[in-house]
Amino acid sequence: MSNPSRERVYLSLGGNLDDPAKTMAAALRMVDADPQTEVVSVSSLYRTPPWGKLDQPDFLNCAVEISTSRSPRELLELCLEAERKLKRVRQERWGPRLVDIDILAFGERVIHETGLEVPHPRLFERAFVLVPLTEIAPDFAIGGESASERLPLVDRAGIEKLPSGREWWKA
Ligand code: A4P
Ligand code: MG
Repeated sequence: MSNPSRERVYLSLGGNLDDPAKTMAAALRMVDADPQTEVVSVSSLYRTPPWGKLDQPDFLNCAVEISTSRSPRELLELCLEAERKLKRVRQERWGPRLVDIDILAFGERVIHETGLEVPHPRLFERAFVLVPLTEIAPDFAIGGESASERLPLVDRAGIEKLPSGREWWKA
């Protein structure tokens, strides 16, 4: 990338209401449409059992690498705006959702602000994040610990890779 101010950013997308694949694809196309942001790589889709709150439908999840010259706060706003446009209804914590976009990591930055924690504090606890992330970024690491080293330590039971290929979001 010629612009030195561009950062490599990883996102996690998930949803479990209506048609999550369609909603996540629409969200990714909105992020990609931003003139300062480009979707670089998207994982396959994974069907994942609900984490945190168990009595809700299975989720679909994916991980995404983007390149952006936006600030972290601007990127968060872009993601929240995509969620809003896709009419996400915020109700209970960890509850059902049309689409949720989390910023997993923003270059090497460490951010502890109201409404923005980066790297995402629960990233390494969650198989639904780590499994798609290791597909696109096996060497991704935080504080010397890599996602692929961490993967065997989390419960991956019930996670299923769908035969979507990596271009599913462009259709
Ligand atoms: N926020 C702070 N840091 C970040 C960040 N790094 N990226 C703030 C994105 N947002 C960040 O988010 C509330 C606020 O978090 C945002 O407005 C932003 O300012 P939220 O998504 O409404 O909160 P939440 O989702 O209720 O809580 P939390 O802890 O973020 O939950 P998660 O992590 O989103 O988990 N099971 C499976 N299998 N797959 C899933 O995708 N998702 C969840 C939700 C639970 N169980 C799941 C899945
Ligand atoms: Mg969230």
